[in-house]
Amino acid sequence: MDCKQEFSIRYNHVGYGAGFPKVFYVAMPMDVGVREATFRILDVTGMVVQEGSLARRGDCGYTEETLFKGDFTALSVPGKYKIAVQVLGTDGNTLYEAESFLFEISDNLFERELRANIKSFYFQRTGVELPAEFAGKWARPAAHMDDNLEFHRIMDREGTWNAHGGWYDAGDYGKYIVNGGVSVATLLLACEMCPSTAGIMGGNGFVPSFEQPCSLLDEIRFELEFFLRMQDSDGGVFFKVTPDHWDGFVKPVDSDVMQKRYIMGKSTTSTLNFAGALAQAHRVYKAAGGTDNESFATRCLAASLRAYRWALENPAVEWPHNTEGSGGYGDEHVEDEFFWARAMLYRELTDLSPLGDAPEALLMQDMAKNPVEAGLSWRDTQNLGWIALALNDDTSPAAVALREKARDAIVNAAEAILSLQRDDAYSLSIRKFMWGSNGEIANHALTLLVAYSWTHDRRYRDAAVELVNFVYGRNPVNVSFVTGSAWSSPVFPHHRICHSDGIVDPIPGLLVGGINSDRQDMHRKPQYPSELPGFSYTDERCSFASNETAINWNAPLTAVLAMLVSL
Ligand code: 9MR
Repeated sequence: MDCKQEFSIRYNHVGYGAGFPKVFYVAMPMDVGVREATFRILDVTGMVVQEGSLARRGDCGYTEETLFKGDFTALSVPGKYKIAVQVLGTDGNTLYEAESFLFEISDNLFERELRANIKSFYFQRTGVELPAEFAGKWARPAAHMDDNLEFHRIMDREGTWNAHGGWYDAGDYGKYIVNGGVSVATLLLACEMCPSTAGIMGGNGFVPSFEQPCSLLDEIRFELEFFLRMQDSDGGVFFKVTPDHWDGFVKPVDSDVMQKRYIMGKSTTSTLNFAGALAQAHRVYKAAGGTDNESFATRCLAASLRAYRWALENPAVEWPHNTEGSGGYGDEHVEDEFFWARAMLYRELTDLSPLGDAPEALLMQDMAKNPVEAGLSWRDTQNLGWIALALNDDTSPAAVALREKARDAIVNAAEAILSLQRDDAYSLSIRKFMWGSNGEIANHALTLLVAYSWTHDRRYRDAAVELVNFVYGRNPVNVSFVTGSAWSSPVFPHHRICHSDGIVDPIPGLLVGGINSDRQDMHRKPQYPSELPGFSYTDERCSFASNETAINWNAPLTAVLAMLVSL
């Protein structure tokens, strides 16, 4: 089926927050002449509760469509609704008449999605049993204990290592510090910025039981305990846990029997990534209060500092160049990771001497070398440094000067995102659909909400919601990209557990990578719906380039939902 050049209603299939803007689009072939286009919003009984006209939004190059825009923001009564659309051609004949499926207007929509996304990290846990009590029909036995791993032969090192725990990275069974680090840091940022969502996030004095799948602080700690195990006695941090060959689509327990796993690394990026994430963990767990959290926070800070020192002495140790059984996460630029780690340590250390004689001058240099990006990524991590400085509450003149500079830069980035969104028919700020475009889109939303947190400029919040709408269905392929979120959600994600567990429904709350015009999986023969770049998505298991799920894509979406719930 070729889904291009057809009429279609593009809307958030889950729904719209009651107090938020409510915008949808109608996509049409580019050359169609339109005399009039109108919409009605119907409630469950079919009664019309609002009507309006569609306004031309613009042409979309990557889909060869023209989009018209409908806005029903005024409707804020919680309930279930449908959009009905009528388009008349220049001759007055009806060109298109259709209704959407039911969607919701609700006060707690974001919270519901947030809970599902947090829970999806629980489902990514390695090395522990997921009992039915918490995992329901997706219960599974413990596998991949990783507590007695040999060093991979490229390391030429005797002995074994305990790298137990942590989350699977994505649809594969690998565990990687670089990607785990940005994911955990993004989630920690949500905890730092949204203490008021304590019921969901963990909050004051919470007790880490590891048995409360809905507490984000619990879940993050599960990954952090694995991080701590990945630190070598000299302070350096191993890069990844990998088998020799990519696993087939088998259960974790079967993969365990079929292949040995090894530990591999260390590198400058993995070590700095660890340093940045664990310094932030210090802040968040210390603030959470309670003896256990405080002593955990102290451990994290000490480990972060040891890692940072190792990186200073080893500033150019490359990532292991081995992708036979796991991803590469190769990154030759370490300046951004240095900035991230330094900025985080700057906020946490009482004695700044490990950062040299002039830490502020160093951070100013870091800022000059690593400009803010529209969003962070596993490769470009400097935004985590910028955000750390922007949210620093230290009142010393030096810290305030850094904060002001960081805030100005982030606000400029937010303005740049807004202007990119204005020029795109789907209100996107990305200019190419890369591998994991949904993660990139969520990361842009995160930048907007960070700027919103102190400016309280509604334009930033509303623009972030426009990006969230894209993720949940208002996109060219009509898919709500989070498993279990809507009628259109992916059913065949490239995810080994989902495929092998014998359960029809995929694990809920997982964000797939989404539209990816590079289509690196063509040799697997996926059936993309059209040649056009904007239709580079297919809900098929083989499509690792568009339909895999990954923790670093889900983390920014989760953080954005937390911010929308609480900011
Ligand atoms: O997200 C990563 C993307 O930016 C890279 O282009 C791609 C190829 O190197 O790898 C992606 O990460 C994958 C990782 O290497 C292994 N686990 C699954 C990740 C998501 O596809």
